[in-house]
Amino acid sequence: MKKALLIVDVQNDFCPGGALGVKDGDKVVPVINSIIDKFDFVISSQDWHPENSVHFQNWPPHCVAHTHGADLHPDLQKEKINLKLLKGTANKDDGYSAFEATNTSLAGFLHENKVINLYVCGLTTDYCVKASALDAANEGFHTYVITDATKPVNANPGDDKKALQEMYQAGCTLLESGEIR
Ligand code: VGL
Ligand code: ZN
Repeated sequence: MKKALLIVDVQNDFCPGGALGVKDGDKVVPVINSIIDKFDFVISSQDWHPENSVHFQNWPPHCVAHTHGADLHPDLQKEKINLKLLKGTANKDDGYSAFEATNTSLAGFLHENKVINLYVCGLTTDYCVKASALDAANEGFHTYVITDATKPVNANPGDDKKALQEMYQAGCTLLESGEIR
């Protein structure tokens, strides 16, 4: 039973000082680095928006393709990443889920490599982590959400709790990084 780590959108723009910086967004980086060697495969996703995305009607412009803001956080152990996904690349939709990546198929990669267990972490709990974990569970993967390795936008207080509840109800297992063997 192969297992993979999906690191969602740990990008400069979602970290403090970024265009859509979330509180303590950068704090997930050491947690992720501490578990990164425990997986058969490590996959990252990046929000990779065109400048004229309709997504920017709902959000301040962020993670525009090929900008510094769209780069992965500098302290993330990028050399451990086996597959890099780009998503939100169309100008007509949000593309919250890593399963909507357009450069390659996440589901295809996981099936080809016989990955059953998918561990999801990163930014943000209430948007792209949630969307990715829900898609994973619906695709039939055993889906784990690493609760101390994700941070929310929390546009409304409690959005993170709601998101975790939604993932749990969809069949995801919630666990902490220290519980991963
Ligand atoms: C995200 C808001 C807008 C995320 C992306 O990565 O969770 N959130 N775009
Ligand atoms: Zn976005």
